[in-house]
Amino acid sequence: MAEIVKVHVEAGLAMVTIDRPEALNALNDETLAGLEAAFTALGNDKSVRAVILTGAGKAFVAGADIKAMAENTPREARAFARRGHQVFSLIEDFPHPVIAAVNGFALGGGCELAMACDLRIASEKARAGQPEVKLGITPGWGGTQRLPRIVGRSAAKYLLFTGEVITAARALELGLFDEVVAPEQLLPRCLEIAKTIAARAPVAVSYCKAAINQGVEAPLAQGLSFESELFAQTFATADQKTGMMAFIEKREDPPFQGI
Ligand code: DAK
Repeated sequence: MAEIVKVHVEAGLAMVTIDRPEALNALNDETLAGLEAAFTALGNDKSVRAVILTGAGKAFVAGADIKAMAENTPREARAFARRGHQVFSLIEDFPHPVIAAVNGFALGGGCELAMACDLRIASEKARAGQPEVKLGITPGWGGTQRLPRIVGRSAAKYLLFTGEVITAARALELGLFDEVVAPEQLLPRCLEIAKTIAARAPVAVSYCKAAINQGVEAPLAQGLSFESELFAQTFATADQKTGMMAFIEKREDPPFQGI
C-alpha cells in the first residue's frame, strides 16, 4: 500500500507531503503515525535544516477524520486528542523550522496542524477555519490554545464560535498566515524561505526557535534568562567564530557547519 506521508530530502531541505487526497488528507490514526515516523526520522537526519509540510491535491488537511471519530466514546476521544497533541508537539518542538505550505483547505485539525508549524505560507486558494462547533465538538488539537496565541483572543473566539471558513486574504489580515502567494508560487516561495534559513547558522536558528517557543509561555524574566543562556551557548560553537570572522573580513554567506 502506498505511504500516506511522503518524505523527500534534498540538500538539507525536507518536503513532507500528506498524500490522502481522496479524504482531503483528513487525519486518521494511520496519517498521524505517518507524520510521527516522518518527523522522528527527520529529527535523526543531521543534514536536515528546514522542513516544508504540505498536502497533496486540493487540501492541506481538511481536519481530523470525521468518519473515523464519529462513533468515538469520550474515552476514545480523549485518547485521539492526546495522540494528536503528541504528534503536533513533535512538529512544534522539531529542532529546525517547519514551514506549512498551505495549499488548500486547512480546517479543524488541519488548521491546528498548520499552527503547530513555525510559519504558514499559503496559496491564494487556501481556506482556513475551526468548524468543530458545526459538528457538535470543540477543537481537540490545540485550536482553543494556539489560535488565540497567534491571532488574539477576540479573533480566535469569532472563528471558534462561528465555525466560519475564511479566505487566505482574511487569514493573512489576522496574522494566521504569514504570506499568501499564487498557487504555482507556493512551493517555490516555501523553498526560497527554507533555503535562506538553511544558509544561516543551524544551532543559532534552533536556539531562536526554542527561545521563542519556551519564552512566550514563560514570564518575561524567565524568558530573558533562557535567552541569555542560549546566547552564551552560541559562543561555544564553531559557527559563531565563522560568522563573526566573515563579518570582520567582509565575506558574505559564510559556510556554517552546524557545530
Ligand atoms: N474527515 C473525513 N473525510 C473527509 C473530511 C474529514 N475531515 N473532509 C473531507 N472528507 C472527505 C469527504 O467525506 C469526501 O469523501 P467521499 O464522500 O468522496 O467518500 C472527500 O473527502 C471529498 O470531500 P468533499 O466531497 O466534501 O469535497 P468538497 O470540495 O465538496 O468540500 C470541504 C470540501 C473541505 C468544504 C468539505 O469536505 C468539508 O466541509 N469537510 C469537513 C471539514 C471539517 O469540518 N473539518 C473539521 C473536521 S473536525 C478532537 C480531536 C481532533 C479534533 C477535534 C476533537 N478530540 C479527539 C477531542 C479536530 C476536529 C476536526 O478537525
